[in-house]
Amino acid sequence: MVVVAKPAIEQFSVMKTCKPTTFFPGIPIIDLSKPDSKSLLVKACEEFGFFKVINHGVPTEFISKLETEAIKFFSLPLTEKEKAGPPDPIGYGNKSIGPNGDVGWVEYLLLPTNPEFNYQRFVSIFGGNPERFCCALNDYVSAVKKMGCEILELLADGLDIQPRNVFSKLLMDEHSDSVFRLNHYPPYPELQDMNGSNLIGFGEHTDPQIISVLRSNNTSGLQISLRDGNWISVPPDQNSFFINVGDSLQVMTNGKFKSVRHRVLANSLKSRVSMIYFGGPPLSELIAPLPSLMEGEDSLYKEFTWFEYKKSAYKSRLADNRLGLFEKV
Ligand code: GA4
Repeated sequence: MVVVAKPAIEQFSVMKTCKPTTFFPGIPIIDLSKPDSKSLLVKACEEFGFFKVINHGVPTEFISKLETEAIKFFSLPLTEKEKAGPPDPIGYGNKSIGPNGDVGWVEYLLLPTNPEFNYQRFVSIFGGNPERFCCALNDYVSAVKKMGCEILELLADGLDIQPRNVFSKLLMDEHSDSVFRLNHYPPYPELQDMNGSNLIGFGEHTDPQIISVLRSNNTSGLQISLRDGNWISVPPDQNSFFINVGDSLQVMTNGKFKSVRHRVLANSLKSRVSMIYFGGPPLSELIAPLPSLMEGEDSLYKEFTWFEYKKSAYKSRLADNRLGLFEKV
């Protein structure tokens, strides 16, 4: 008999929550088909740095195909999945997040978003035929990127800035440094006997990029931090997308939009599968407040390129305030 050792739970962050998790009803829901969406989008980015979008135009078929491929991948034996690792930063990772000692109850695949990417390292995993996975990935990424760009253009309109592609052109650029992430949070049944304790799936952090587009299955776990520091649980919705403002958009709007701190808690009974597109600028792009948004204000940030920010991010721990290093004192 082969006994597979379960890692000691002490390795992971267990949190005692005083309140039972209740879902927060106040998350902005933006209907992209409505003409008033641009002002609601601006308000949501100012108040929460987070919102949900409906009538998003991403075909359901693209979502379910990629989800099926993701589940197929995560169901493979660990030794097979590890052939696609370690995440350096692209590749398969298991429980360890980033290069600086962060851990979580999660396994994941980090992938580039350019369709020309060479999937050679994944070939053996997909029985020598990675085409199905790649097609599903490319269809999905193109559709969420399009939707992300539409949101960024509506935001530019809502802020009265021109041209309306000031943000979206960075994602559309052929050198855009965007990434894609598939996460699998396995259930942790022992949590049921740990009265009120929670296990961290993915620790609190903000996303460094411009915008993140997240879709998950119907399993709860995502929490966001409100301006007052309180954590609230986001009701899952597999038919909608959740959008995070990233640190770069916070800087480009000189702090008008706030990047949202978020985290994921493991579920005791159900697997959570999420797929996230992180829309980033080209490495050489200067990240600085747009002059038209400053109106005589000074920039709150020192000037830096996305390359410099990313380099600094990879030296940080997940929960660090990465923008702190770039704030003017
Ligand atoms: C957070 C957002 C994205 O998932 C990510 C993460 C990256 C990683 O997992 O490799 C980082 C993290 C994220 C921020 C700080 C660094 C880098 C782990 C970490 C400790 C892919 C990204 O771009 O930044």
